Amino acid sequence: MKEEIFVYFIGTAGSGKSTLTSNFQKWFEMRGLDAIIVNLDPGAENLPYEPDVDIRDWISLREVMETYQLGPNGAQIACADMIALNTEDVKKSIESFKSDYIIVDTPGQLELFVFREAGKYTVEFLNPEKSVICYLLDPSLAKTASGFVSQLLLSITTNFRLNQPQINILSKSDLLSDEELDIIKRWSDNPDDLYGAVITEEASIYREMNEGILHLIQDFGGYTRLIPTSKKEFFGIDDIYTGIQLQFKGGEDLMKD
Ligand SMILES: Nc1nc2c(ncn2[C@@H]2O[C@H](COP(=O)(O)OP(=O)(O)O)[C@@H](O)[C@H]2O)c(=O)[nH]1
Ligand SMILES: [Mg+2]
Repeated sequence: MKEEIFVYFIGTAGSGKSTLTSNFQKWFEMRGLDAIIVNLDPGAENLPYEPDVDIRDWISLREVMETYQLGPNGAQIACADMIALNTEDVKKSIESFKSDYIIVDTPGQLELFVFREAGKYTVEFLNPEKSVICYLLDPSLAKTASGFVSQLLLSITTNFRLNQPQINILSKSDLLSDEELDIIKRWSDNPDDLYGAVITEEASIYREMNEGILHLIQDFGGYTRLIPTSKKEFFGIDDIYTGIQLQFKGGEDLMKD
């Protein structure tokens, strides 16, 4: 049976979305499974994969810059909003593939998709029932306790905005030493360790704010397991797949066929 699970890769610029999108599809192909890639980044250049459905077929960043006399930032925002005008065509194109998994690569800058209405609208329009957000935490921004907390807050904000099942991924984990990876894992497993690290790093006048933020993270599921991944040898991709299957317990596991 056709499952039609939509998997969105979302994260800050350079967090590894496009690379993971590409490797996720390759991982599927290696197992004889079927997955298509949808590129929703109108400003994408040099993608590491060949998209099956490409928003650039409908929206061109260059054209928008020229037509409306906008600089690159203004044009990125205009293009992000224009995605919503093309969702009908994008959906039809996706449906024509009759694929089980639809892997969606999102615009470079997270705020273009998460904070603007078009992103939320697009997720709900394409498939409100079976969508999962894979949120990528960039390890280079998560080495300090306050950096890690800020990344978790962005992940929670994404969850709050898009209101879909979400999996937290620690991407590019090969860039971390074993020691750094251990510290991040400890922070993600143990709120007291993280609190201690934040207090040590930050001036104590922020104590109340720190406590409030850490409670928020604890209460709203920021401590869900982090899945470390890397572009090297498809590291962690089987864990992402398992995580997605767990989100949709009713859905059959394609691997069991
Ligand atoms: N070392 C390492 N580099 C990575 C990994 N994934 C992506 N990169 C690099 O990080 C940069 C940004 O990756 P990209 O996928 O374009 O990020 P995006 O902006 O989130 O789509 C590129 O130079 C990638 O080659 C990884 O797992 N390990
Ligand atoms: Mg990208």
